[in-house]
Amino acid sequence: VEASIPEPQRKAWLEHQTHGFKDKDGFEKEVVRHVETTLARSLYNCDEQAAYSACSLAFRDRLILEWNRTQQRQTFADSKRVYYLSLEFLMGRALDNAMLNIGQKDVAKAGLADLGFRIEDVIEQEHDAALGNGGLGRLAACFLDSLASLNYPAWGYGLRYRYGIFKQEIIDGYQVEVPDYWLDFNPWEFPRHDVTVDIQFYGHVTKRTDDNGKTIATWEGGEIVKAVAYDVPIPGYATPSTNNLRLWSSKAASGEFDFQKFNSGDYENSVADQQRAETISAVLYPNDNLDRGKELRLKQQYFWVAASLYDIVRRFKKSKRAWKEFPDQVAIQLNDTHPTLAVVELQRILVDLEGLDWEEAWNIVTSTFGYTNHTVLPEALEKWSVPLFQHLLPRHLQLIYDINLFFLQSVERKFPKDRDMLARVSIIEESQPKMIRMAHLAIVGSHKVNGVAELHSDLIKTTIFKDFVEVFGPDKFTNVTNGITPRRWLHQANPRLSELISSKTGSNNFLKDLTELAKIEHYKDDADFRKEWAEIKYANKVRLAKHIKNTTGVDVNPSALFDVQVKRIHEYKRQQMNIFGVIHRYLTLKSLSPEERKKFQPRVSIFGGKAAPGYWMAKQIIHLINAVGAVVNNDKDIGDLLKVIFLEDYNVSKAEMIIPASDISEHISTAGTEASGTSNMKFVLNGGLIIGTCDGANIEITREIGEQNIFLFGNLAEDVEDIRHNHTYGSHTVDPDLAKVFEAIEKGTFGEPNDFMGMISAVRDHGDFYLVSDDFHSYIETQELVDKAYRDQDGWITKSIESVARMGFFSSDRCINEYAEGIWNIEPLPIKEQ
Ligand code: GL7
Repeated sequence: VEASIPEPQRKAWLEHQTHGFKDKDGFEKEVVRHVETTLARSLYNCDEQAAYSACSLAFRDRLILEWNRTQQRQTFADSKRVYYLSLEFLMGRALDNAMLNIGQKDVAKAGLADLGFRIEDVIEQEHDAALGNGGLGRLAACFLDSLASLNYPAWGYGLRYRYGIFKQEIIDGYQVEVPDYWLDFNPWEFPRHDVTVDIQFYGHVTKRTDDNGKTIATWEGGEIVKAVAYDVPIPGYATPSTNNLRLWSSKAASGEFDFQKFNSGDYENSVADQQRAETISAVLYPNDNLDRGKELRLKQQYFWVAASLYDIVRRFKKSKRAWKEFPDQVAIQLNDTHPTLAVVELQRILVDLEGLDWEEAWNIVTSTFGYTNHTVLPEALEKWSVPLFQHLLPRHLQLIYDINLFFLQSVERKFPKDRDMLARVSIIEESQPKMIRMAHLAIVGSHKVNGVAELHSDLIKTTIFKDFVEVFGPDKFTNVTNGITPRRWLHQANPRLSELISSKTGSNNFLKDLTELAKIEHYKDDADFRKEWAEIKYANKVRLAKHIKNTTGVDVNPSALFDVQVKRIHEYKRQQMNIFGVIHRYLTLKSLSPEERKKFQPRVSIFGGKAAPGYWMAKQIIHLINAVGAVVNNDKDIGDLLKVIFLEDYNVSKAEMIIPASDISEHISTAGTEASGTSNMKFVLNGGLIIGTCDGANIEITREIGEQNIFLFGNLAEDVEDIRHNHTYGSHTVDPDLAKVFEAIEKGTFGEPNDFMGMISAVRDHGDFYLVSDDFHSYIETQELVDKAYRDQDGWITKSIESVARMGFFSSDRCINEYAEGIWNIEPLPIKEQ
């Protein structure tokens, strides 16, 4: 709809334009106005929650004005945009981030103080936006921050789940899941009730031949669900650029409910239709690195992808360009295979709706898409059953078969008579039932495929996608090592460290160019600098110790070594090895005399992370951690020498408190299983050292910071296959130290042994797939090296400073620039001084 204000009236508009607050007075005015009008409260009933809401609205007003200008600038420049399609955006809190990125936190702090509030308390009111599971979703959030900060014309597209990842409670040592209803009051989103798309499901396909002999396919019948857009402004750091994250929410197409059914007395069914439609965007699937193949999940994927593509195509069509220019205007990145249907949907739009020839359409499609793979774990690779898929998306299945046919014909030309090759690379797996391999479809439909760390990108080329390297050649496959945003993970999470760095580097510019961190290495022998460095870490540990006391009741000594493993609970991440190591330590301490014990380095072992609700083994691991804590923390012989803490409900805002308080953190996945890891980068950036395996980004972290600054242990990825083979076909004995740990558990030291037998027999009786026993000895030895190194506090601080100074590479800004240049072919939109 053209709704542009005619020229004569524009003057009035320009005169009355608002600009949002400019200074402390202006900020206070806006807060009071929002409390009194938007929230309908007053100074007599303004609690911290109301102050949070009003403060957020004052910032939101500023963001949306910049958002508008950014969109105008991008439209005017007519430049290529990138669209990041991700089923997860693990954003965390927005207020603190907005204040810091806009550079108005000081103003807000003083203004809130005038009005009777402490800024920290106000920030704490915010509910995390937890629309993701773990690393994959948080990576998408870091990318949005970098895209905006670097002034790239970019949009994120996702789903507006009514329920984000569940809230975790620990009751009697067990995980209990509580729904995360987070939308009660969300000041950060703008509903766009005028931006809607009708999405079709089910139905059937009819084909006819037109006058030119061309086959025309039409998808008819079935049901329609409405997608409604909700926009979340994404502020860049120290730039006016404010990008958009568009989240789709599902609604019944007929509005409230079907009046026809209602009038004919079928009230219940009319309501049921509405609820069924709303179910699509109701809940985030809580699995991390696991594919379950549920129909509702496929519905979510198509709903989101179809709405996003409609939006993208609509925007392109406004430019009135020829279709062949589509890839010059549009780059679409597939965050894992979750949005792979976009490949098929764009081909459908171009062929069925716009009447392009197959070839021409397919060239446009493959030039537009890039695909990022985030895992090699077979259980995480998405597959859809053909019958299920056919029922829901009949036309898309036909298109997939055609895409596959043309692809296999091209393979056949290159590898004549190699039937095994054809079967291996086919998009369709000839199983019972047949399955659609989404990774294969994503590779065939994209011009670039990337892994997320060097080792991972090498692994996909030599294992799961080996045949595709032969088919397409090696240039289609590339690496973009993950990164993290230093704005949230240093400036926001660790303000004192950020300030110390800025005092030495001369400005906050290191937050825009993280390689400037190198400058602090000049100060590594400066006594005052080192003292403050250590004090900041200690203060962060005191803060975490208070949180531990408040939430678990356990007193921990902030002078002890804080050993942290926080991430999703997964067998491949090996929290079981960590807790077995803790038990080993406990048994060792118990066997010593009180005198000998005193020589031991006191430690606090801190765990946190959610288990997928259906992941029995992960839940058993959580239970064992808590059971060990209950014994160890109350053992008078042990005291401060060892504490074991499980922190409930690990999420982004808790990470911001936990990570800066860590001395050593654990990144101990079986080599070859963790594609990258990103918390490893966050910990090191905050001055914590890490103990880890030669896996994912740990390897590149080592390259950057130097091997004297990291504690590596365990078997290498290249040896894992042979070791597993030996477990099955050779002799397999459990490491003697680990056997003692099992013995203690089986004796009932930590309660009912049967509760933990799954974990033991996985190692002892079921082939120890994750090599816990093989790596155990080297793990324990390396932990002893950690103790020793920590006792030399001077040496430790040097390692910590050197590490931080060398972390410049791991900024998500570097990472986004690599995508922009190597995959998207887009450039930043320069901001002219205003
Ligand atoms: C993951 C990887 O497991 C993790 O190592 C990586 O850092 C992250 C971002 O690239 O992607 N892959 C995956 O499926 N999930 C991840 O977190 C859920």
